[in-house]
Amino acid sequence: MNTELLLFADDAAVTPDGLEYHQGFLTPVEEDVLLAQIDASEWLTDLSRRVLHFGFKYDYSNRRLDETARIGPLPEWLTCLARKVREAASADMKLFLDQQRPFEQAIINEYEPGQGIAPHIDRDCFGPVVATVSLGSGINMDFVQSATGENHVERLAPRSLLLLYGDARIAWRHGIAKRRKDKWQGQTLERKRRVSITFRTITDLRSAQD
Ligand SMILES: O=C(O)CCC(=O)C(=O)O
Repeated sequence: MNTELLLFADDAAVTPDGLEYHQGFLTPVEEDVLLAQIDASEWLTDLSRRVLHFGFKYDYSNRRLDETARIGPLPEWLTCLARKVREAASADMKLFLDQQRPFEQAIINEYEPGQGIAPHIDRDCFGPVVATVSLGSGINMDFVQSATGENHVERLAPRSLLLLYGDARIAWRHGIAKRRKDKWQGQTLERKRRVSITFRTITDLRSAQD
């Protein structure tokens, strides 16, 4: 079997509707400033990867948010970044963004090589548009359509922005495999440390109950 052909076939698979990707969203200097800001914060270590929560603290064991989860407004540096996300969005995506409150929660994930995040759909306590900024290493994000099992791989470059809305947000699971290397367009790419910033709005604190 020709694995090169298989790899290209995978890359060329259908892109989920509502997935918007912006390469070069940040400059290297902006990336360095953000990483310095993040690394000056106190990481939480209760998961297998380190995380930071701003705005609201998400409870991974109950997978819910209630009033007790409120930390406070996003700090200025994240508010500025959230504003930049809106400016970079396409006209269509801006329409969806304008129908929801400005982003009010951010979760920062750190992935050392070999770490990942299980395939999931963000819960409906979160608003319709979810935005992720990538810092540090590039990484493959895997998408699987829940109804059909169809796959899509999105290569997230450092300094890129990913926006998920509609089907991409609710009909496809997304995750990052726990491995040290990714295959992309016929190449094997070593992972380094990656840090992601994911912005969300909260739709209804009570609807987070399962
Ligand atoms: O790190 C990423 O790019 C994705 C993060 C994510 O899916 C999440 O926090 O739910």
